[in-house]
Amino acid sequence: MSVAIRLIGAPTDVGAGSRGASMGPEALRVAGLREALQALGLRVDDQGNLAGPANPWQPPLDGYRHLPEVVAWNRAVFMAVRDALDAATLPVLLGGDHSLAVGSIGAVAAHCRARGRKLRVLWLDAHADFNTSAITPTGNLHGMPVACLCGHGPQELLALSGTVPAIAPHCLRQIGIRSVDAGEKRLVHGVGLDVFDMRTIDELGMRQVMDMALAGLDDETHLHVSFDVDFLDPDIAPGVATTVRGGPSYREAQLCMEMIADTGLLGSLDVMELNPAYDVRNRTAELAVDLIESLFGKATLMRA
Ligand code: B3U
Ligand code: MN
Ligand code: MN
Repeated sequence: MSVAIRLIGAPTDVGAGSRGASMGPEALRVAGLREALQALGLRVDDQGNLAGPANPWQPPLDGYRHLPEVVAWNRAVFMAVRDALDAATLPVLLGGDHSLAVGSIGAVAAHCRARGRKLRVLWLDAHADFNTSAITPTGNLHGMPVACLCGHGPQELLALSGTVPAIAPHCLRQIGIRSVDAGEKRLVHGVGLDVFDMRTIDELGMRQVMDMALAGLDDETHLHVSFDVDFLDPDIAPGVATTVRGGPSYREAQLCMEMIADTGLLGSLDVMELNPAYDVRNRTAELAVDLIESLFGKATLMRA
């Protein structure tokens, strides 16, 4: 008996430097996310969109752009993901910019703490998202969620999960990284983050990288995937505002998703930064749906 999936839309771009990720949830629905998962035999409940403040489109203040708005959206996300986990459903957060992972993963971490479960977070992204107000080149909070989750960030966001830090760096594996700012790089090394950057994927191949990223999981582990769509190569995924050349190909991304599915441990998912304003005929949303199908075991079903 498989767990029911709960889709949670978070239509905002308050943490981003470009407008448009607020349209991400609807683009994923238009691309048939719910129907695709149902076709795999999964139960899916779309709870619709969360509400939050509009994007004021202001410059950064004390190193943060739109901090009160980002906090408000993250509170809504935290409660929705917490409620989904309490209801024994598998939350799928439809972003929305990646700053919302503070609320989402904060709720997952609190859930794991309360139940004595281990947590592993796979961060699929072109960026490390480990900036702070002191080192950010932009002030955009979507470049800071991993730092916040590890205890470096504004008090309002750190407090969300109930414990600071919300997660220990050793729970994290970053995959696909190829754009890290200078100060950010020092911090990432300082906390000892496990980063499988594109060079590592080039040298070892996606298979070995995923074997390493998934090593040490057991039946007590909750696996959370935070999927920033800019993880993918821009040739196949133009629909994000912060494309970086040289990302995983279609086949590499599929293998990544399939190997996660094979663990049978996926407990929650974020699908972030999809930006229909940059997309071509919803192609990137359709690709994201295709990859999410693999993440939920489509290929495994075909093999069985
Ligand atoms: N590191 C840059 C760019 C960036 C990070 N995450 C995204 N963009 N999506 C920054 O603004 O922090
Ligand atoms: Mn990114
Ligand atoms: Mn990101």
